[in-house]
Amino acid sequence: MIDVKEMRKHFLAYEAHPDLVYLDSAASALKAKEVIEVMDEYLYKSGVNVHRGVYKLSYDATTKYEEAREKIAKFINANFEEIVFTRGASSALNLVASSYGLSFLKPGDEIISSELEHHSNQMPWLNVANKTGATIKYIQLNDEGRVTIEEFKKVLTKNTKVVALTHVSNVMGYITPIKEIIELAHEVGAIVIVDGAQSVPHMKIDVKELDCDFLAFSGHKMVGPTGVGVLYGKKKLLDKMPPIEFGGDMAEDVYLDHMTFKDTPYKFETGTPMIAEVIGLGRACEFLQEIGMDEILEHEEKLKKIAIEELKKIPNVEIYNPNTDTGVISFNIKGVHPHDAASVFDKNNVCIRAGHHCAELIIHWLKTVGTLRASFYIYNDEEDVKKFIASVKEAADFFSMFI
Ligand code: 7TS
Repeated sequence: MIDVKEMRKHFLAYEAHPDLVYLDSAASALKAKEVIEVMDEYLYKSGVNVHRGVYKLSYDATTKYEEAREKIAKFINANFEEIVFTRGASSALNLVASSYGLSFLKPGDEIISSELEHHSNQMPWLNVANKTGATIKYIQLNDEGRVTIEEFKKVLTKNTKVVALTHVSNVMGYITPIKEIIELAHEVGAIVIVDGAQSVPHMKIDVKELDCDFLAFSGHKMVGPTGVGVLYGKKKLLDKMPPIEFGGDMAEDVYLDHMTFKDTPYKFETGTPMIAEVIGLGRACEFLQEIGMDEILEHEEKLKKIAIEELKKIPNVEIYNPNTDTGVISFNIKGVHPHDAASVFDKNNVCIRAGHHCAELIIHWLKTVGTLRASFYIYNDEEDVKKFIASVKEAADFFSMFI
């Protein structure tokens, strides 16, 4: 069981803001002290570049940077050379689409997407479809707004080449039945890109067991820094993909009329990388592993259950995902724009998100303009839920005068 009082000692944001009720971890998690410490150590005591210096300080920085790759690989049970560092999940997803998608797809090929996708996992594929003449097809969501195997089978054909789906929806909190989808997609020879931005921080992910072809995630949603993310890819696929950025560090040999590149993963990492951030993300993975991914999921499950039960009792509250599988709850005060309602939460230091969450397709599907979204993580407790519910009641009461 997570001891939240102890846990908060690792998150100095609580020291700086004692009244903080932070329920926006689906946007960005708070940063663990341990992560900041390893970044500080590199920045204060070193700060030199990696992969190029012929002096001890640079060798040491390279070792720390590559050790972080090892830790991150271990965290998702990948091999070292299958971890490509990117700026975040968005860049990772764009990398696959721009490299694999634009290089290998052609007219007649099909891409499967869904209305649950974050813009970062739908727009790059829409772009690929527009540029290559491939067709993008969407899985019909069920009445609850979930991707189901039954509906997935209806769009899967022998022409399917790419399936790009989120593992956990950032608006609905649903877990996609991704393992079965991967098995079915592989039967027709398609590859599967899993957007793990909302799953990797919260549950145990084993890429070998899932057998996904690609997995993308961000450091800043898993107590790590902003500006760093990961594209996991099977080596045989990364090997055949062309780089999309050219220049420093990724080149092997350069001539006037031809050039060669380093091997995977380095051919995708152009220029000086985000060294401190990668080192920080390595420590973040250890930090989460020390807590235990099952513990994290269980903790969020407990808080979510209480929150949903309490929300259901408040008149004029519409919950869009009462059966959410994770700590993500989307709701609205009936008749009130989410941005208006958000002001009440802000006044009470309750940080939630309001809007379309960069996932407009599901917002359209819900026939609304946006939602209020609360999301739980390792540093939240039942007291946070109480304060959250009190703010929902206050907002519902206050706006009832106007509707
Ligand atoms: N995919 C999903 C499912 C996400 O939730 C997000 C970010 C991304 C991709 C993109 O990640 P980034 O790190 O590159 O920005 N989602 C959110 C959110 O729900 N609120 O703010 C960012």
